[in-house]
Amino acid sequence: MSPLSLPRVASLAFAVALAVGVTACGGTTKESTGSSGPPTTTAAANPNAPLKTGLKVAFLPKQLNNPYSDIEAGGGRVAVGELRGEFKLVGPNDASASSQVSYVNTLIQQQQDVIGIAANDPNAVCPSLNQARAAGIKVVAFDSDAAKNCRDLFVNQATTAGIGQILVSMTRELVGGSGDIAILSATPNATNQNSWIEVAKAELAKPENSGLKLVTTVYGNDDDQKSFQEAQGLLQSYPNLKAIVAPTTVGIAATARYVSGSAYKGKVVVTGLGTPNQMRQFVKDGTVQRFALWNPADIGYLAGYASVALASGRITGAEGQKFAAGKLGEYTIGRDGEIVLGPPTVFTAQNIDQFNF
Ligand code: RAM
Repeated sequence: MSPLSLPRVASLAFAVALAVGVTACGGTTKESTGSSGPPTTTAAANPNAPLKTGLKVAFLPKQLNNPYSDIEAGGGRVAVGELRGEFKLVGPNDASASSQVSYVNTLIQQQQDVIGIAANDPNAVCPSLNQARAAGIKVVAFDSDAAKNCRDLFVNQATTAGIGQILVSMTRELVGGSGDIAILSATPNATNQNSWIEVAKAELAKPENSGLKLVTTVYGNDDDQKSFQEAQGLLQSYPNLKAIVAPTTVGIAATARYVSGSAYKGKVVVTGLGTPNQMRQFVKDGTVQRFALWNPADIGYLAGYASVALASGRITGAEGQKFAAGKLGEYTIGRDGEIVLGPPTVFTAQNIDQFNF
């Protein structure tokens, strides 16, 4: 087993968390290629260092016009507020690979203490992030990792293996064991979706999934309209398709909207990762039976606490270091500077009304 241990997450949202067989997996991202810069620090931490107040913590999500990102950033704002820092939210309107670079450069000029980033591409932001680090700014990736050599920490929503596995197990159960399936992802460069898809493909190669055939992977770019059109295109191109699996909140909501208004409703399975508030109507109208997610606010909150602990010198990013994350309790840094929020939750018609995010 990997040294990563699942933290005990006390939030109510996880009270009904499905105990998936999460195999911890320290290396969650592809190795960086061609990005140079300071390596992840292993310097000694001072667990008793006082937490600094007045720290400038800026969050740069994948994109701003995504309800998921807004909830995530809201959690960061609460955490930084609890720790008496100055929270700032900036970001592009599209999730393309290079869209975040100019924002990082501006944050460097503004002398932020910490940049929290959900990277649209693991490498495109690397030179800028390493300039930030050279200027003494700490970099905390959350939700979607940057290459390991250009950030200090990565706050992962669940283990990468756990998410990849749950995507496949939900699909297998919902299609009754066999059939053609397609993946409708976010952007082609997204670190998080690509690592989940990699695990899902490995799962599909296992004997218990031999009845499932992945016919294609398409990209809606975390753009609602593009995702909607991709869903429509999939169903036209693959008449035998049994399921669309969208490991993105934008993609699953757009797919469900298309399917709910089409003749495919109730015939083609729609599953993946979505927010309960965006998916509720499609669960109620029978388009969607089951999907998964974590509480995005908790990722932002955990990233906020990690940011302040890092900038205060309580942690440096080395494996085994611990820090307190307010209402979420204590967390331990795993391999490669990774912190795992907790297991994903599966939402169904039975439990969806217990959630409001
Ligand atoms: C979208 C984004 C985000 C991802 C969720 C599941 O909102 O791609 O990065 O974590 O879906």
